[in-house]
Amino acid sequence: MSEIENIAKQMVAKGKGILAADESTGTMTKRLSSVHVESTPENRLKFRETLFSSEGMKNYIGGVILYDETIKQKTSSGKTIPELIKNSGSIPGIKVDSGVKKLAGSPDEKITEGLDGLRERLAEYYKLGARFTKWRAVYNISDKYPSELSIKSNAHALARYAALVQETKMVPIIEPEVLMDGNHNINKCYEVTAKVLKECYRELKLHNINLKGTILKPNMILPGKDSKDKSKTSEIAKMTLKCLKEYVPNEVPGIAFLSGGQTEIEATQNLNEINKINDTSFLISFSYGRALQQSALKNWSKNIKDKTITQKIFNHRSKMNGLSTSAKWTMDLEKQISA
Ligand code: 5MM
Repeated sequence: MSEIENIAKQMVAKGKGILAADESTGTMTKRLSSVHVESTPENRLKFRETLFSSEGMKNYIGGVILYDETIKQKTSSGKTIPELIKNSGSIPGIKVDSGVKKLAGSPDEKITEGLDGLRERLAEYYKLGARFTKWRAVYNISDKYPSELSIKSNAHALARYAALVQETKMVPIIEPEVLMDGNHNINKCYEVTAKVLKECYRELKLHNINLKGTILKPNMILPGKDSKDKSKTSEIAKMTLKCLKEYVPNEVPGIAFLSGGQTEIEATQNLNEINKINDTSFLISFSYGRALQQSALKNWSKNIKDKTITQKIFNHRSKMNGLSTSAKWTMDLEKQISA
């Protein structure tokens, strides 16, 4: 097995998932302002260091996605952040896209940028300790969107990114996110996600990507946030798995979902339900941002000097999601442990 194939498997090994702590400074500022904490490099580091030094990292977190600022920061004891992550048995990764911009030709939609100078940036991140990377494309659902242009241009960018990453001997996480915004039903989400995945894998093949050395980070198949469709978790799981079986090639070792605005419990419960019926060879796991950090952040803001309770909350969330990768999570366990 090649080095990248091995890394990809470790990132989503049974019982483990990925912590997406790659919020750009703009997003992190929004998150911190929502809990009335000033967004300074020191405060951003303090919160992240609190999570990365938690016990839960050892058993439940196979990889951490960092942002450019964080991968270059040092802990209070002088360790680099990648060292801190490695010491807890997890793999450091890095977000390498430079964010979304208006898509020229269809300005209501978005294209992800960051290909210019990427080869050089990747070499630098590798030296800093990163062994995997992430690039996120976003698609909106409405009557006319996503357009063919958005589906094709984002898939092309994802494939060019993945080729450069594998050239540098790192694992690319491919993140095509169909947003939950809107009042569409679950069937519409299925239909759009299917088109998006199909095009992504067509482009990845064209660019000679070794799929065994990649991880897919997709959305689950869900009704829109403002939809009247209240599909049950069993329906969500069935449709999500069906879509993955149909459009994701078997060589892909792991699928780590994004949470996309689901509550912490919804994200855990849906993942658990998907794993209950998982009859594929895919390791199906999580790569959550908000669904792993929300409660921890809320608590941390009350006393940023006291790590204990924040870490306890983060450990619990990580454990619950870890359990759901083997379909071992229950609502009782959720309550018992948090009590
Ligand atoms: C952590 O947030 C990432 C995006 O940050 P920017 O928008 O600031 O670039 C995002 O890509 C994240 O990794 C995924 O969307 C998963 O996070 P959620 O919160 O959806 O699980």
